[in-house]
Amino acid sequence: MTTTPHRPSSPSIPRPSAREPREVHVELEARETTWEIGPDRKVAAWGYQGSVPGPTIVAHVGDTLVAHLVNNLPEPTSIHWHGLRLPAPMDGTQLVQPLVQPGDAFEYRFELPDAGTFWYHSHANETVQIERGLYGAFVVLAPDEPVFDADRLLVLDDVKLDRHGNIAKTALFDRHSGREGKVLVINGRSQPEYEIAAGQVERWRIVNACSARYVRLSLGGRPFRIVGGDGGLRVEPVTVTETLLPPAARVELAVGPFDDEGAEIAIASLPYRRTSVKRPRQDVWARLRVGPRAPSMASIPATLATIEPLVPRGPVQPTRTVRLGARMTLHGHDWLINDEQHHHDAPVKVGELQVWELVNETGMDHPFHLHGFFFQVVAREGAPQVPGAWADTVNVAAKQRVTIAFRPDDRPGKWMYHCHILEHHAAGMMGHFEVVR
Ligand SMILES: [Cu+2]
Repeated sequence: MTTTPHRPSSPSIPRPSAREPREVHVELEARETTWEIGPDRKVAAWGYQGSVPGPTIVAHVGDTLVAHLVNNLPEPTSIHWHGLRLPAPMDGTQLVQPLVQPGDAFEYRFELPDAGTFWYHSHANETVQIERGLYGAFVVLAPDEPVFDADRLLVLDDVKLDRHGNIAKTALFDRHSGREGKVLVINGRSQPEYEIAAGQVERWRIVNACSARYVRLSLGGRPFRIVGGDGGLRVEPVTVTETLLPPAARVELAVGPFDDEGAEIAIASLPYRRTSVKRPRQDVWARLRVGPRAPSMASIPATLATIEPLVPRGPVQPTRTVRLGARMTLHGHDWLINDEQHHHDAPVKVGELQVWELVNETGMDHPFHLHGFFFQVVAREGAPQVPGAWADTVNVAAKQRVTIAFRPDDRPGKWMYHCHILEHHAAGMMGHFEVVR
């Protein structure tokens, strides 16, 4: 086994320091490119600035992002800033902006109020555009981040190739189960190898950019600590040996310290049954080698963040029910919210507490994503739970109920929620609603 990584593990993220807010300018030209998935594997893809994933954006809380999208694709596109609390007109959906036509450009400009691990991706013809590579990571740093020995970013994706080695066309079956590819990549490369110094503790920011694949993440069965979710740091670290990452979700981990120099740890996904029609299997995504010992500066506080619960202790009374459903049709499955495709939902008022019960009526898991606002998971199957983190994506397992709460802040406009299995979103499992003053 070679010990040389295909490319230097992952982009390093600068340490924050006291600073004045500034404008962070990013060029994002969407165009055809060649994606080098592995040493002997190149595929025709679509990327931002010619790379898959696109450039990693790193900024600080209070900065203003100025992203200049230039569309040099053969079809219209737009960018959604996943997890960011931005003004509605910057959200990138067709509710708020016309698609950017080939040859045209659009400037996204908004302030960054929250620290965390986010991502950006196309919000047009997503089943094709995201699959071909139009996505990237977006890290926003707080002035007082906990200290780790290294900060690593891992953007997970799976790629479905046809027998000629090209990115496969969408199959009818994908509309039902969502598209999964056999080629697993981290930061655009298959089977990368990483090294962590014995004795050190690293912060791993992980993004699941897959169209439909659930990642039940394991580090060779070793314990690790979850320190953050979709919306930044958790209240306190939780020690686990696995964590489930549905499509679009993010997790931040404290990995290490390991003592056994020379050990090799599989970064793997354990079998997970998200639908009865797919056989769960275990996959190895990458290998982590424990390198020579190095001193550690890491210091992870017992309390990482303060999160005030939005609903009082005790029984949770939903203000709205969102039913995730399906219907058989001549062309396969339609995916529904409250019995309709592309559901038109009632408006919500700025400042008014929203408690939504998400009811999955289908036999398949769905990752529910709310645009523009973080929510707390306040109950599962009706049983109240104390929220430990902010989320913008939550898995609603087959035939289960999850209750979320959020209080819309003063950003009126048109917003949406949807299943983040891209094929389900496209086949109707989405709702749109207005936030009004
Ligand atoms: Cu779904």
